[in-house]
Amino acid sequence: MRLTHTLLCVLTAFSFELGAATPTPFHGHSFAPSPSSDMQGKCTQKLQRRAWQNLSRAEKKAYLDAELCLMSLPTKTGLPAAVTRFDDLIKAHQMQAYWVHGDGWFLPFHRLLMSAHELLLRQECGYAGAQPYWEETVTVGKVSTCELLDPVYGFGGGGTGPGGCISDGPFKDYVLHTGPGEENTVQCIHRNVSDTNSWGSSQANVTECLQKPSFATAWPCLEKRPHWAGHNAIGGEVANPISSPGDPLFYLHHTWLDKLWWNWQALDLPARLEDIAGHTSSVKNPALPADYSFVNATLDDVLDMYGVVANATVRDVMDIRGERLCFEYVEYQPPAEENPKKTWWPWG
Ligand SMILES: [Cu+2]
Repeated sequence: MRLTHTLLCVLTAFSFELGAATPTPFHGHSFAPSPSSDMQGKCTQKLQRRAWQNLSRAEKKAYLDAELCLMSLPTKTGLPAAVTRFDDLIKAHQMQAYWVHGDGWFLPFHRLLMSAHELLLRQECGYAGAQPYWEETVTVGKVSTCELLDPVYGFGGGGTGPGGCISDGPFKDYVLHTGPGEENTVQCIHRNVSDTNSWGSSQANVTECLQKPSFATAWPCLEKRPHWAGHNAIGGEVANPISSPGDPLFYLHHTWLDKLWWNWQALDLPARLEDIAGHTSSVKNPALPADYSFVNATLDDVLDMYGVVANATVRDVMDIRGERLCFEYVEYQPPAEENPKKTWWPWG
């Protein structure tokens, strides 16, 4: 059973008040295997997810063009207010925001959503690359001038138009029919860039989260600091916890967060490929029995994609080298001038 949340307050970021439901188990859509999996579904050739800052101009252009393509294709889900294929992904996030944030499903669901976005770019828009990530540790304190906001080889600037609308870049004319929050209104993609808000993505904060001993402690650390920082450094629509996928930068940010989760998992794979904790909802739904609102998340829980792509279980997305997901993260490489060759002087 699905509950609608049309009357919920949307302006208090991450302070959810209502609503939780067990996701519907299956939408009836057949799963199209990743192009990089073989006929048996084994992960044979992993997509290489690289930092946006390490992509060539041609690679950046190819990604931006594919996103524009997704924005030009019509919706296939017919979800309320969805007009384009890009909107379909927003809806899958917006319609269940109350049970995929602040709980055990947060990291698994967003991993699946990043993969869905990557799959649509590749299968429906001819994109040959992988989903890139925004290496945020190196843009701390200087997001407003970073190359992600480049008007030609980036996502446009920080909302200098009326109402904070982005006024340059490839996405300046995109008309959202979703947001803010649970509303579905016609609006521009708007931003409110803050260098100050990016501090939660510092290497020190990341390192602290990676040192946590369990999913139960690592996930809240990642969600509260680096996750919050990226959303609020860009600001505007992407800072809205419910309708945030309305800004294409959402995918660069959450892919970086997913990389951090994988970096943490990779420190002890035998244990951490099965380590899940937290509830299935961050809110209490008064219409349901109390024990139904706050059940523990398990590996068998079904993550609902609302028909955008096939559903997956939490277990399906725990390993990025499995049958459902098939990619790897390439670590960020600093430019040569930021990483000068050390000269070894014999006198020290
Ligand atoms: Cu989210």
